[in-house]
Amino acid sequence: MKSSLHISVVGLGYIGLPTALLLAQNKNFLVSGFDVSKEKISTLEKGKLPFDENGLQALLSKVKKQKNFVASTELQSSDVYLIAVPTPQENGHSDLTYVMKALELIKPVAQKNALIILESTVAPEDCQTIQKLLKKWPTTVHFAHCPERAIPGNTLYEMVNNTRIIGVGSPQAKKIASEVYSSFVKGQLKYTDPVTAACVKVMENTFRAVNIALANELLKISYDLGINIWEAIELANAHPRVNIHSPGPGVGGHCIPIDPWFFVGPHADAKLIPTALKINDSMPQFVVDLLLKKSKESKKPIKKVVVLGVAYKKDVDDWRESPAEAIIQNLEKKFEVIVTDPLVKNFTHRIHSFEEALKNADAAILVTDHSVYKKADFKPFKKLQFVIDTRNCLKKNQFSTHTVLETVGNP
Ligand code: SAJ
Repeated sequence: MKSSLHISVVGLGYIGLPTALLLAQNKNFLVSGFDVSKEKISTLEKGKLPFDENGLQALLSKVKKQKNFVASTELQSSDVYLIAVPTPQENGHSDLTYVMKALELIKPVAQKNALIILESTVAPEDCQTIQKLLKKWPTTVHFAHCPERAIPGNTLYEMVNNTRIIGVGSPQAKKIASEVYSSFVKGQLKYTDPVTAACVKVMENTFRAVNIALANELLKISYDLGINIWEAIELANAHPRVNIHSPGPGVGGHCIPIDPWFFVGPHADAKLIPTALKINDSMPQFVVDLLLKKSKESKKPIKKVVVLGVAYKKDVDDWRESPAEAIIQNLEKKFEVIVTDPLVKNFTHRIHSFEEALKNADAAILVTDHSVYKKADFKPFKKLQFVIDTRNCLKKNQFSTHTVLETVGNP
């Protein structure tokens, strides 16, 4: 028998929208996308996306033709509610404001035996809190926690192909969740309880944060030793059990600088994790200090500095928690700062084109290693005295002899 689930996706952001569209590929599902933003809903109604993501526009156009996806600012009564709202960090704890708002909206419309799936990243303890809360509802509902695990820039591929960890609160939750996820996931579906599922998700991002911190600490050590850290890391990674991550100007995005804190607030014994997060947070200042040193050594005065890339990582238009913000704030104390990025559209500062930004610039700092920068020609910019590359992505042959290329980590 074909199932005809009605699924409401609460929160049409970077995770909710692609998930809703992947679900709506199944013609037997009716998918209602809910968001509080009228602007987002009207953009979607016009067949456009509120943000860019690889392959998402084509998927939206395909699903629109099938007529089983609707976007609205009103929440519909459904069989399944999939929550994908932000969970910021507040003093080392997860801030559940948006999750609680979503649950308040669901409560009056929830039918008996409906399934609530939480995809937002939360602290393990939060799953216990939420399950206790749901038990007090007048209607019996089931709960599953399936933390999102897709990487911005390759979201659709990872949503389809990654293994999913699904924490289920009851056999009924497992039955419905398996129907929902098996409709589009080609990777494995692994089941556990909700608290373990939350713990696994925070562990994954903590693994990454701690490893990036190690790379950043090694980069600082390389200055005392006078060695090229990039070469040293490449050589160390030739060992079969070593995988040192890449150092950089700091860690951005909505996950890695935030989620590991969810272990710190509730667990006073956590020492390594907060130290790692602080090392990562120290990197914007470290690269600004290098630029200041370089500008003092410079023969001609440095007045205009260009920031190349403000996105939190290469080839995405997302600048949430980007180290670029702290770098710009710091540089503005001394210099006129001009910002350029090939993908980011709305930022705290005006985004200039590459040529416009570098015209008459005295110096530049590359914050984001967008692919276009690897091929960019810096030779026409006659006043450019030096460029600080925080990602080891530029080559000397992109520059004229009058411009010095300084790669961070290669003193
Ligand atoms: N970065 C480094 N050095 C590295 C790797 C990354 O400095 O070696 C920086 C990046 O430049 C960026 C930040 O870290 O500023 C985070 O980038 P990322 O590519 O490591 O991760 P995100 O935030 O885009 O996505 C992560 C992913 N988690 C893991 O890889 C464990 C993704 O799978 C999760 O779904 C996502 O977090 C999330 O939503 O939690």
